Amino acid sequence: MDEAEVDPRVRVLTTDALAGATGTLAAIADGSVPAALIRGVYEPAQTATWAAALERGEFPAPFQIRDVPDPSVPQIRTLGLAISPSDLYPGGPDPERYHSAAVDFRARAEGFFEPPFPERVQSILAALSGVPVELAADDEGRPYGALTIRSMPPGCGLPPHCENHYMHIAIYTALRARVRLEQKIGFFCVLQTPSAGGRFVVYDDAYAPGEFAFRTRSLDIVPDHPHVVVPARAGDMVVLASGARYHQVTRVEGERSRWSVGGFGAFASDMSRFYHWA
Ligand SMILES: O=C(O)CCC(=O)C(=O)O
Repeated sequence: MDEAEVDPRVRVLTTDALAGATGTLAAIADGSVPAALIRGVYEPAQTATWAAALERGEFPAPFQIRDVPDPSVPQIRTLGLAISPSDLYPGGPDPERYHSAAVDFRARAEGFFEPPFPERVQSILAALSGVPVELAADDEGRPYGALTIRSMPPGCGLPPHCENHYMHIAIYTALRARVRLEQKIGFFCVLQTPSAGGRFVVYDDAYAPGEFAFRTRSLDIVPDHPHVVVPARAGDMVVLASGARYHQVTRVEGERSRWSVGGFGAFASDMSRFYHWA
């Protein structure tokens, strides 16, 4: 399928026509829609300016390495302390360190994105769900992270995975009691696409406890597994059920890194709100 032609199973929306889109987030959460692609959440000229500043190292926070202890090895790096486990932190972040980093990072990010992140995506998620959208907090009222910025340099990507395999980690304890964690949503805005590769893929394969539908760390699309490719451009937002649906970022090719900013969320147990975190 041509990249300009989006798979009809992907719900494609634009920010000026979200009035009829209220059921989208629930349809993604329950698995009936594999992904939504919201065009033009940020202007490409803005994302180009931000990506250039990020490339120049002008964002006021240190990179966090995630997989290989040698920082000179090309690998996915984040700005902001990610909630998800990685090769270096298989049990996820320490909750004390995580919550204090979350507050510090949000302050550092202030003024970088305009309109700001997460407020910009909160309004989109509210339109896609029809309920209020709030940053999650733990039992002591400590806020979760509001965003992470992710850099995937050439040669890097993400193999097929789904996040419910690690929903038991300690940092999720407070959320488990109050949200539908098994229907966790992932969302991100692309800040810079690579010249080739770095495609976002959502497979039909869904989480089953204790089972792994993919036993590969391949960065290529795995053949024979039905999937959709979500052809997001700079400034577009992607939403998927990242907990239950296997997804992947194919190998970034060419000279340019892939940059994105995003987070996660889930409906409250009674569906009255949507909570988000990063
Ligand atoms: O930020 C992105 O490009 C998506 C990352 C993702 O899907 C993940 O971390 O599982």
